[in-house]
Amino acid sequence: MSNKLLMQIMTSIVEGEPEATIDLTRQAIKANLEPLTIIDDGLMPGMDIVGDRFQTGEYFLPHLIIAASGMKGAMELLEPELKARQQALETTGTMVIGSVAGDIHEIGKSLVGTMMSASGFQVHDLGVDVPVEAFIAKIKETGANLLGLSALLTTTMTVQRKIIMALEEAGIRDQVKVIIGGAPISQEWADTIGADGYAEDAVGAIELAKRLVA
Ligand code: B12
Repeated sequence: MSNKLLMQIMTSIVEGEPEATIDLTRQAIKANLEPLTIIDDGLMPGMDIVGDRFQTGEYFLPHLIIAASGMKGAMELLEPELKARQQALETTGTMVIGSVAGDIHEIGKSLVGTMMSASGFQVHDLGVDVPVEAFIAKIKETGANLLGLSALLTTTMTVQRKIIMALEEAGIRDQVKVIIGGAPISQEWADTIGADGYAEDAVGAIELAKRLVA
């Protein structure tokens, strides 16, 4: 991370200064830094440090909340930039995405949704803490061919399995490719629950989705 602004963005997240995070992000956009670079080399490393400190007991919930508000504010500035960089492509498919029931982590899910929409998918983002039935209903309503399930907690990742089972029960499992993600998720978990794929980040999600629906 050579750029000074990126370093400052990371530090502002770690030190819990959301206004500085937003202001520095604005400066980074003006300095023509790529939006994805700002996310991957500024904001995300900051969030990872905050997460680690929370795990070791050095930080508490308010630290997570403040860091997240900085990242969310920054993402509001970055989303239009991300979209502007990917010219309107032919619609690749229709995606339903959400954070599973019990999970209110929204930043990564929203980033994946934004990137997918910037790459030509028509995206229906159901938000966070989405009941299993709401996913099923939206897929039926929209005829979506791709489903993205985000889970950031070891306690909510099992809901991804429930949703795949519900797709089978509803007789629409063959209609959609299911991709999953979130901090505790792995390819191994995707294989275990019969998901069609796993991606570690938003860029990986696009590659995976395009390959699956091609
Ligand atoms: C911010 C944050 C919060 C915020 C969320 C605010 C918001 N509006 O989203 C708040 C404060 C609400 C929160 C609450 C909690 N949190 Co929290 N949180 C985090 C933190 C620090 C960052 C998450 C984040 O936004 N990262 C940035 C985004 C961009 O990254 P991402 O979410 O990982 O998404 C990327 C990939 O995972 C992937 N991806 C994500 N979704 C999808 C979906 C698909 C389909 C695909 C393909 C890819 C994909 O692509 C994304 C983009 O690159 C993480 C630590 C961490 N490093 O992850 C802990 C963390 C996830 N939280 C944790 C915990 C324990 C909690 C709480 C239980 C705390 C508590 N005691 O109450 C609650 C649970 C609330 C709930 N019911 O959901 C733990 C989870 C531990 C575990 N293994 O279960 C973590 C790992 C922290 C830790 N190290 O202990 N949290």
